[in-house]
Amino acid sequence: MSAFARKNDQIPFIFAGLLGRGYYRERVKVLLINSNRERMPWPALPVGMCTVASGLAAAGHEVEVLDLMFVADPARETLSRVRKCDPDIVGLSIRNIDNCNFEVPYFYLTEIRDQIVRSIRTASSRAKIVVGGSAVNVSPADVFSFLEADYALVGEGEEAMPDFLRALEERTPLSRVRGLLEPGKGSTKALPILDTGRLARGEPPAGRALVHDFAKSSRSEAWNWVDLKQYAAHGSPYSIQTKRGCALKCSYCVYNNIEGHAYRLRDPVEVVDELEEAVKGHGVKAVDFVDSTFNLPLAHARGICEELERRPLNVELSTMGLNPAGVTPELVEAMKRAGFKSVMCTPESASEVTLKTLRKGFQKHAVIRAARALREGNLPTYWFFMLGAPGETMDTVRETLAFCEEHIAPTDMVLFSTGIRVYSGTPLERTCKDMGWFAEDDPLFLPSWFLSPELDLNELYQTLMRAAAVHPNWMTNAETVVSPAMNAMMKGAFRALGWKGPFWKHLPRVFGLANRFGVRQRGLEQHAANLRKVTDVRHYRG
Ligand code: B12
Ligand code: SF4
Repeated sequence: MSAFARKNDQIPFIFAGLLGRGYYRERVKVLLINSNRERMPWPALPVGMCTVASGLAAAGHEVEVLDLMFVADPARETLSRVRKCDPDIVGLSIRNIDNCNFEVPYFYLTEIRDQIVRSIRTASSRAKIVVGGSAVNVSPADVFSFLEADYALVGEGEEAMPDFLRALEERTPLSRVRGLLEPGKGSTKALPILDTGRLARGEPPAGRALVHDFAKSSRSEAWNWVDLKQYAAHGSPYSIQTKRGCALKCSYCVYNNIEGHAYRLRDPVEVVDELEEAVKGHGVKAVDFVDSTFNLPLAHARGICEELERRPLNVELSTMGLNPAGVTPELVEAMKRAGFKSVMCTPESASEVTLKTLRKGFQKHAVIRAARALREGNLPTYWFFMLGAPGETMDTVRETLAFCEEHIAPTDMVLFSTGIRVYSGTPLERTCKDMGWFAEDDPLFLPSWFLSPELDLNELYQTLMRAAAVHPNWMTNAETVVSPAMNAMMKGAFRALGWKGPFWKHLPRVFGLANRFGVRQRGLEQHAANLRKVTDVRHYRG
């Protein structure tokens, strides 16, 4: 058993079953596997899988965890671990379907199926495979069938997984387990996706799984299951959610399908308690808040900041998903007092027209206000923009670039990505299909893209290349894809130079040098040449 396996043997399981139910329950042994091996921008701590592991342990199950993030040969490692553990159930956690990068696309599921799923089958003819994680939640039926698993659990797994095991042990109908998909049993008619008002086929007949009381069952206890120090050595912060859900309805966004519209908030005291345990008990030095939007609702974000200020932790705090609609000078000040050293902000556009078609729910003046607040508050920011939404033209693109020129400090990073990833169950899917952009039954889990027909891909990329040449802090999405060796070398060099914080903070300096010696232009030219060969934007898979 690895150092990161845990056994709950306080109450003998069979005995508990005999007592509680009056008949024998077989003991189900579970192996959870983290299949994610993506190291950009850094290896994401598998908090989802760890939360499921903690949920299973709390329910009295014997759980082991195999984290494939840093292993050299995932197929071999899976094979030997499944043989050794001999589990009844393998819970495979799948985070990313693809890298959401039109310029340098990568699809992860083939490798997961061929190397991991097939190794499990080779190692054990009796272990059943259940898949879960954000990839499954994005496109349940398609991802399930592509991976050739036995079951999928759609939604939040920390309570659904114990429910599923109980149903197996007690031989009660699996169709009643929330979130469960069995082969060929996904809904044939469109069913609701959580509380989003959205409908999709292939949903679990009993609906998606949600935890009963998120406020109370949200701790991942990741230190019990994975090697936090190894993650930290690769630049990964400790991840934590302060809430689930997002009430906004951006047209392309699939976060709602994963977390729902309704906010489920954690008590700030409980959030800081968890962080205190991570910092004081497990040596955590950097923390990332991984809410869909950290700063909405604003009052809750303020509450988190106040509690952090009251109980200083002396760690680097950051967050992705700062929504411009809620960025005020007061919030920036509160975040700084709380210990935030950097943030990621996601306006996606600074054009009035495009903000509207993306249904961002805020206007350009909110983006300007956010930029001023962050710049004047001197909070280093990584900005994200997506180019190519419905109605986007070169004029609206130039409007966004002009905003960046005027309002974003040259020391802050800006990422421009071309094309919008289209997901099933989103309003953008409907818009696209109504335009005839995809066939009605197109399986959108395979990387599928929208690019405004009013844009020419090459002209767009040439514009970004020219802009990058004079703005070392502006980056195209193609440049975010680097080999694991290059990634390690770059981060190692930053450490050796004593450059602290998230690696992106140092990119303006690196790109400045690369621009001066013409190295960057050569890389960008290569990406432009690849993009010139694109014949089918919608289904471009590299
Ligand atoms: C925060 C975040 C980031 C941060 C991560 C920061 C960090 N410190 O970890 C940043 C910005 C760096 C990032 C980067 C990327 N991200 Co991101 N990210 C997210 C986000 C918003 C939250 C993820 C999270 O931590 N959730 C909290 C945990 C608790 O939830 P969870 O993992 O889903 O786990 C629950 C369930 O899924 C389930 N579950 C999980 N495992 C298992 C296993 C079993 C057996 C079962 C039954 C259930 C189960 O139960 C868990 C508990 O309820 C999601 C969107 C979202 N709202 O989910 C996108 C998301 C996961 N990212 C996505 C992508 C694509 C990426 C990138 C590839 C983008 C890029 N090109 O850079 C990278 C990859 C990074 C990596 N190394 O893997 C996609 C994945 C879908 C897809 N198209 O493939 C998502 C869904 C966003 C999107 N575009 O739609 N991301
Ligand atoms: S604010 Fe962010 S998480 Fe919420 S719907 Fe819009 S893009 Fe999605």
